[in-house]
Amino acid sequence: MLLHLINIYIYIYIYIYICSLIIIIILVFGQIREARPKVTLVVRMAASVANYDYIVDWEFQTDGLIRVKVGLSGILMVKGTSYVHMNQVNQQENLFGTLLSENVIGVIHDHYIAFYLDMDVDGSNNSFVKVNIERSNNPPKVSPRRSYLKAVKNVAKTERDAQIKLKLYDPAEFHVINPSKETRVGNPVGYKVVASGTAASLLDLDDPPQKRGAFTNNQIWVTPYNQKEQWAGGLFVYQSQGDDTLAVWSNRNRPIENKDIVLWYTLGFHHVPCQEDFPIMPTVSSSFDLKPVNFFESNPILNIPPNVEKDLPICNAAASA
Ligand SMILES: *[C@@H]1O[C@H](CO)[C@@H](O)[C@H](O)[C@H]1NC(C)=O
Ligand SMILES: [Cu+2]
Repeated sequence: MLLHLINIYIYIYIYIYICSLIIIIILVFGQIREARPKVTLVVRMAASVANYDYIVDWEFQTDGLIRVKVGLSGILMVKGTSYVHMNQVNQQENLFGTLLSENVIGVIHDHYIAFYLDMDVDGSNNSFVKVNIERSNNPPKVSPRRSYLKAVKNVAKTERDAQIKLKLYDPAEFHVINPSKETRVGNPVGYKVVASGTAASLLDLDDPPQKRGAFTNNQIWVTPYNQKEQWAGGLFVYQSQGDDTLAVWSNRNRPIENKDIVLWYTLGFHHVPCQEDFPIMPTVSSSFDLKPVNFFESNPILNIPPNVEKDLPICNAAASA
């Protein structure tokens, strides 16, 4: 197993370092004998929503990782102005956007994409576990080390326990486990949501657009499965008072432990337009992962037939001398 891992690491290094460096690594670790290719199946969907195009890729990878990517492109949302140059704009005046061209302002806005993830990890009865990464302080003089890291698991009992705002300095992992299915060594099988590249709404909670888009109040929510609760903004969004959104359902605070649960993840973007975004935007991307945690007994990619020696890049020692 260790040998396999070393081989995989060497394979990664090959692409990072120049040829002469690889020779040093081979001298230290021995010969590269085999490696595993990572193969990805991509399922792509594109949605045109008003002036924007959203390209959603679901990537299913051979190590069990599911990566969900969103790419934004399309025609920028703009408003007209009499200004043709920034030297006409008073320093005190806020344009709420950027002058992109003569008479055109690209207005500041946000994008939120809510994912409805009807999780069934090895069966339909699942639990949501917040795994907090915390510091454990060592008593003085016991050891030169002052602090360690520990992972503290908190199983969400009801919906409010699973209303999550992401925080860099209060880190946590978010696991969906099946408490009645265990691995050989006794860990519950699970998948985790790995959040990245996200933005949170700054609007006032009582602002009409925020009431309708109240699913952006948190980045993660977990609800018990209910066929009527499928659209994060409710069934009729326009003109609504926000009385049929994910935030309203979740505040009922129903039990979610060991139940058929739905995890909602919202990926956000703040967009302060710049001239390069006009008239049509280069694609802006972000993603999040669904990653196995103790779902497989070991690295599942090792069950894939290896690449053999002749498939690997060859470094010629004579050529690099
Ligand atoms: C899920 O749990 C419920 C009780 O909350 C139970 O009635 C049901 O049989 C369980 N379903 C499965 C598939 O185990
Ligand atoms: Cu935008």
